[in-house]
Amino acid sequence: MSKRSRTPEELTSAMLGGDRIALARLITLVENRSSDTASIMSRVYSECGSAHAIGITGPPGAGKSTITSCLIGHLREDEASVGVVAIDPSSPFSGGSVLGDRIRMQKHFLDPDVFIRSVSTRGSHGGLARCGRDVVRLFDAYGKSAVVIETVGVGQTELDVMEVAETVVVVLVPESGDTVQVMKAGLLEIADVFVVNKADRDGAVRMKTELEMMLSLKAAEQAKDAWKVPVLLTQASQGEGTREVLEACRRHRDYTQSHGRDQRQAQALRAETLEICEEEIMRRLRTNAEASSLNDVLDSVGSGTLDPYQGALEILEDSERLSTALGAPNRRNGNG
Ligand SMILES: Nc1nc2c(ncn2[C@@H]2O[C@H](COP(=O)(O)OP(=O)(O)O)[C@@H](O)[C@H]2O)c(=O)[nH]1
Ligand SMILES: [Mg+2]
Repeated sequence: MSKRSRTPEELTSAMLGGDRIALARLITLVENRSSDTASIMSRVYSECGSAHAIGITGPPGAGKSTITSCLIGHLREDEASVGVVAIDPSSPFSGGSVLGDRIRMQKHFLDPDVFIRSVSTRGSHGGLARCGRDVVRLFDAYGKSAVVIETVGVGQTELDVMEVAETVVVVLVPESGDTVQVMKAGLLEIADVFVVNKADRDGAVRMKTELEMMLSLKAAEQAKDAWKVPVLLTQASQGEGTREVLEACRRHRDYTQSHGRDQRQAQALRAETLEICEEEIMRRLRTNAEASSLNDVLDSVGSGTLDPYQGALEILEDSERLSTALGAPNRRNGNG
């Protein structure tokens, strides 16, 4: 074996040909937001679209990991190959919950047709959501037929990462409070399937009824053929009702495929393009700042002869300076 490490292009070709080690390497590159991320992902993107990406979100402790583990089991019973992306805003080494998840997932870790990867925060704002989406797409292009994305909470990052999921499952439990909380967290907007887990606890049936009432109010404002969001009861720790969750996700996928790309998806893609620009601009500015034509402006700000606002305007409004600063010196083979 050659000692030379493979280039991102070589890794991408190998991954698309089924090389699992290349897949793992690419995930690491993307997780570190390597300068090659955009060109890798652009190549990968055209190979995406065959995996069913299922997002699982909801408050901590609702049973998302337990449900994810059950879904993996059902998908494997059906001989699907599965990728799992766990979005963890904390370090993978700090939280006890992650250890619990590992124990729960243990049997799946040994299965060569299941690839579990947890991604955690690195650096910039929005980075985690971007990274989560990219990993889902890498799994898709690699040939996974299903990708399950589990998020840890219900913040903006979690809502953002859910844009990549074709089907979003929102998991609630009787103790997650009243349904007003659900509306406030924006969960009603993103749920394609609601699950009320811990059906063994008091209040589960009442919560299901309340959700159904809320959904019927929403449905009254929608087109007649709009997707009807089901509310399912599960007791995930016993594996009860989880097969039905997978079936509901599949019905939702059939629905989206027969109804075409919706407004929400088009909007999300537009927004995503701007986010990629934002990330790429900041990366290039930071990389080039020291060496480039930005340096004299930054020096003046540093020595106090120019204020930072004026400095920023000077950088942005001098188009020659800006285009030098945004150049792509470390793009490997100038394919763009
Ligand atoms: N009573 C009860 N406990 C459950 C059920 N499903 C999961 N749990 C437990 O709830 C806790 C949190 O589950 P977990 O899947 O880690 O939740 P997550 O934080 O949403 O991923 C664990 O101790 C599970 O064993 C259920 O249906 N009933
Ligand atoms: Mg969990």
